Amino acid sequence: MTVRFAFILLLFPFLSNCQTAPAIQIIPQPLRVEAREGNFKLQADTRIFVPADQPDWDLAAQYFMALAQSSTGYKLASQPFKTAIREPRSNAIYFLPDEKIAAAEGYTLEVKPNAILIRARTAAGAFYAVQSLRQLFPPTFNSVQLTANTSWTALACLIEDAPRFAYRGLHLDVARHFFPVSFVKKYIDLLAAHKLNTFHWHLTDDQGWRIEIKKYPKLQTIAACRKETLIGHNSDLPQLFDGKPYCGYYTQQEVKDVVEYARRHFVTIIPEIEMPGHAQAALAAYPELGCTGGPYATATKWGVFGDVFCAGNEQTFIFLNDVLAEVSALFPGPYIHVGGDECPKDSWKKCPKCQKRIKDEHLADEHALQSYVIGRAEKMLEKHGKKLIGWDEILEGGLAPSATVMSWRGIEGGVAAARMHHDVIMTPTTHVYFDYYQSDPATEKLGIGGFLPLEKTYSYEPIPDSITAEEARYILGAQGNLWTEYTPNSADVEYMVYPRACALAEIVWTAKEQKSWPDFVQRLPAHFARLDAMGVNYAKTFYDVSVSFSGGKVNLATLDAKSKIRFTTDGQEPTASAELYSEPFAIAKTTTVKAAVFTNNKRLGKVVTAEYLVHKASGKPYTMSRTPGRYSGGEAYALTNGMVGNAQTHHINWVGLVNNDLDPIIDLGVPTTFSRVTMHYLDKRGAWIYPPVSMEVYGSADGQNFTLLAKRAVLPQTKAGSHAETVVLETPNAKTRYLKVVVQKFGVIPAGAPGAGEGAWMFVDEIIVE
Ligand code: TNX
Repeated sequence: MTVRFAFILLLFPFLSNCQTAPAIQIIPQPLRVEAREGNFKLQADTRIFVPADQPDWDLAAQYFMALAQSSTGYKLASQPFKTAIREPRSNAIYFLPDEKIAAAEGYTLEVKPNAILIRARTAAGAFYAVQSLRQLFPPTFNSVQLTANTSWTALACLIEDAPRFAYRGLHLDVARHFFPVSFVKKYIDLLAAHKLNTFHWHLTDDQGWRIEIKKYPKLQTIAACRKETLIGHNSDLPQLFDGKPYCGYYTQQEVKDVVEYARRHFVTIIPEIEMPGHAQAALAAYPELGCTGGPYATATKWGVFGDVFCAGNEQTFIFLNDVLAEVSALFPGPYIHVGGDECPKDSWKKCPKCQKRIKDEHLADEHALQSYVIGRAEKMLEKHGKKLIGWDEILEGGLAPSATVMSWRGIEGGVAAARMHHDVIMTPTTHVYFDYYQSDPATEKLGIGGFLPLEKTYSYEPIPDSITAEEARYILGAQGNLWTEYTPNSADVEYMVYPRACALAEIVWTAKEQKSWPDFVQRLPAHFARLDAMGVNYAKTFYDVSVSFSGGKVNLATLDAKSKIRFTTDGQEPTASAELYSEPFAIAKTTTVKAAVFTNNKRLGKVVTAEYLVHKASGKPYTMSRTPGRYSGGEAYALTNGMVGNAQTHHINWVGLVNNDLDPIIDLGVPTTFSRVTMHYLDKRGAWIYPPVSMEVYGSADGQNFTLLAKRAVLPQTKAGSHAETVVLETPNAKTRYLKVVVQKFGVIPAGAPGAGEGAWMFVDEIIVE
């Protein structure tokens, strides 16, 4: 260990503990922060010194001056200097190139009462110093509006900083919903403010082609439009549509404008052109590029579609090459993303041209044919001076020689690629899919599903345990993705991305030793004040109360240590005068708890409502012949934990099994009298979740020999969309210690329904014994 590094390790806990108010609270947490005495006061005549003849450095300085002007109104002027600075003038900010700074994007920021010194090896480093500096001023310094009567002081300190990963990305899908250039710029500005350096622009998909390609005008007139858009969730049955045409694309002029904007923010753009799947919009415009010749229509709902680019048709490759040529010319960055994900192979199996291609090229199967397409795209890109990135499916039929892999279906693709010495970007659904719910779906707008609270995102470590240090060098970094099926406008995009992108920033920027969830949580409220000033519609779920129920007690918790939780148990909305929560409290009967977080009598988050069922099996352990995997309901005994799920998501509270009956044997502890057993199940056939066929209840004194107490067939309800249903079995005056409930699976999904031919899932949330 170098002396300097040991010093940092020793100093860090000390520094973070002794921070006095107002503390230095920067996101992402820098490598080293040393608070000093006093502060620097920015004034209308503060001078900015920039190195002469270094336009990139000027960008970093200009960025700071523009920021200062919009909030303080000061029109600061920069002046070039040529020679080394011996003694800084007072009331000045210096941008100082410094070869001694080791990391390319690293910097030191020294704030003294008389001057601010920014040192970096590159202009990018200086830009990141500015991003830290803005966080040392009052939050309103970040405002796009003028704030009067403020003393613009920055806390004196010495910050030494450098990123952990070279690739720090954020993605935006503009195909499912389209966002104007003004918002794309705001998105880039915000990601740069969090020291992220790559914007992955998902420009084409089944539901829309969003980039002008001069050679193919029908991409603009046909592929950029869809006839209408699905209302509600893709898995709702029947599917309903809004009947309104939806169109949008960026002209090449607009793309150039965005590219230039990104350059000024030290952000590289990776454009994504999807192939061979997710191509339905392109096929709608040019049906001759599909296996059947069409007609095709731009998709109006979400999902994976079977109509993909024909891999047997040479015209497909002419089209792709032309498109990649225009795209490569527009984007100066080294990479072009070619998708490669979710390409069903059925149309290729039926297509004589594709089958001929497989034969002629001696390919093993359709997966190898997909690799053939990606391999040809790689060669085209090489000619245009670009490197290829693809989603992890590009591994399936053999990896193109110099492809970089984006691992999204977990980390396995990334691990496999790193082992093959290919560059990897980690972007697993489990931690960085910002389209997943960040709070209880019952209180959120409709989303795609999943459950990914801030803490889970924060916990992500991009280097898997299973690879060697040598292989780890191929993990370039990580990226958060925002797919926009369910985020139709920019306010919703901001809501889904922030503050989870703040957590992402610490994943990719902050040194592993410095990353700390408790510390992040205490820095976040100060950062929220900055996001407020920037006009960001970030999610306030940080202030939601999390509720749990164990050992007969209700436990309420909040991430924000400074605020208070108030609650009611009588169904009323909690107000600033509602009962203050201090410790877990017992409930003796079924109770509805409503709770919210308050600071200075003001409610900060949502009101959380939770019903806890108290019954004869609540809190009792059980065994099952089959343990649920992914859908465990969150707890070992989720079927008796007193909590029911809601129909909006099967990810919380629901216990799910596929191809299996659910058969808990509940130990009631002592022989217990009861006369009714109730079960809740989920009916969400669009998501392959079916009602069970029957329910049986058995009793036993020894847990071995069971006698049937009651049995009935389940009568499925015909209702639109996702719904939860109740089945009641009467067991008059039954008395037993062990209770076995058998819920019989549906079986195979019938023809014509989503998932036809597959085994149906069964989801149950609670077995209620009364
Ligand atoms: C999978 S991630 C997709 C996208 C969807 C997303 C929704 C990836 C490479 N493909 O097409 O929008 O899931 O979470």
